[in-house]
Amino acid sequence: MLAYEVNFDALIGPTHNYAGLSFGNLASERNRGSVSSPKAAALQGLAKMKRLHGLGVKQGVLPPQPRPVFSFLRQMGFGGSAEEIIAQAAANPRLLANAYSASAMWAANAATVSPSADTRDGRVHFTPANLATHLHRSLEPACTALVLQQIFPDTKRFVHHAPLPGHAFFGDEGAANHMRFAPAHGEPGVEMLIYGRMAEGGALPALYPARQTREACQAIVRKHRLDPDRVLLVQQNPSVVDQGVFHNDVISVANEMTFLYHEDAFVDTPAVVARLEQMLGGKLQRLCVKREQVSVQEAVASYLFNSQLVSLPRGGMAVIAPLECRLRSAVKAYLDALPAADDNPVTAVHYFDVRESMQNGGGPACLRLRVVLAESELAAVHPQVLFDEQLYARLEQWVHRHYRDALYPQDLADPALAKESRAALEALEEILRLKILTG
Ligand code: SUG
Repeated sequence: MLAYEVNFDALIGPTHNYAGLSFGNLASERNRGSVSSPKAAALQGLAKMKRLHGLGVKQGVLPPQPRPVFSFLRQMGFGGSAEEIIAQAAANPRLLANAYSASAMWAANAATVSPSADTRDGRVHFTPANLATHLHRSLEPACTALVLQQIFPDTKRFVHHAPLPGHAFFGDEGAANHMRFAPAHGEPGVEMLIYGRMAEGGALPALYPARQTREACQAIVRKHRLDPDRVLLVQQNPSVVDQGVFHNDVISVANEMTFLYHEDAFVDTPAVVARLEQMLGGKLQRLCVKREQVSVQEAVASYLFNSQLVSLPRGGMAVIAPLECRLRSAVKAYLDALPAADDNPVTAVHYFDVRESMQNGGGPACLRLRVVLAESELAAVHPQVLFDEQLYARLEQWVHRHYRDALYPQDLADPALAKESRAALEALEEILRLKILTG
């Protein structure tokens, strides 16, 4: 069946800031308290969508979420008008920063998605991630669910599950810990779900949190009605988590039958790859990066594996890499050699400036949610979120009108920011014809 991978990138929200909220994410910790530029961030994200669209890759847009989350601040005991709530919460800057995080920009963590070719009922299944490990991220799933249901409304074709219970037992980080292997997007595939720990017992990283549990992966396999014989549950290597690999998409990426991964990515990587090869009938194209080529530390610093690997309409694949990969000689040498080698389908490497997001630990692949859709499913998508030059022009204008050039940590206490952010989302509701603001 003919199907497309549509990359839905989240628009980076008007409150994008560096609050150092993600323990275990080295960039987030390092840049805590830095000045951000929401405008530059959003324009970088839009430029990425435009270039991918130009390459012939199907592209969609997800809206930012309303921030601050007033329902959360009320739950914390703050009350009164919006201004009064912010004034009270400003006495507790950590709480306010959690309420203000624009972290929904990392759409790879929005949900896990299984294409209809893999599911028993022949529908596309979505489970919004509970993001239970970090407070600021745990505020995302309700709005994510609301948005996905509007974008994929046809219940004959799309199934929307509730997020898993928001408890550490079921820590779920969505598509960042999910990969799919298939000869072509529309063919039945093998889905690999990657966890960092078991809910109870088992190996754990020593320093940093392992965010996803095996139990969460198992629940998703059941809910999405996947064939257990075509599913692989794999544990991340705890020692790479301790080096800053907080999601699988920081250490491996797959597209169709091509698998780019670091040799230290998993617990017993050779066994994982051998099992995968067997399930795929020996057709896997392995791009294994050795320690001697690129160390885990360099992989984390450059975000090599957070590149998008996309199929091009005229054949071949492109690597959509962050600019930072060009600055590290070992990583650059690896990528320079890739299109020339004849053992893989990569025909081009494109570099992207997404520095505002990178400084919070989010590269090109973090910014997008992949949704494989058959032609009839694509035709059933809420059309206003599908990217084209016209939408780009409107969104660029919208960013210039509503976004600040610079955001200082103390600006979160400025009630004008909340007003501006709400006005921006009201205008976006019109452009995308989506309901984003509730209450
Ligand atoms: O969850 N950073 C995000 C980055 C997510 C990257 N996504 C993928 N790898 N798919 C996180 O750690 C930082 C926010 C702050 O510190 O202000 C943050 O949430």
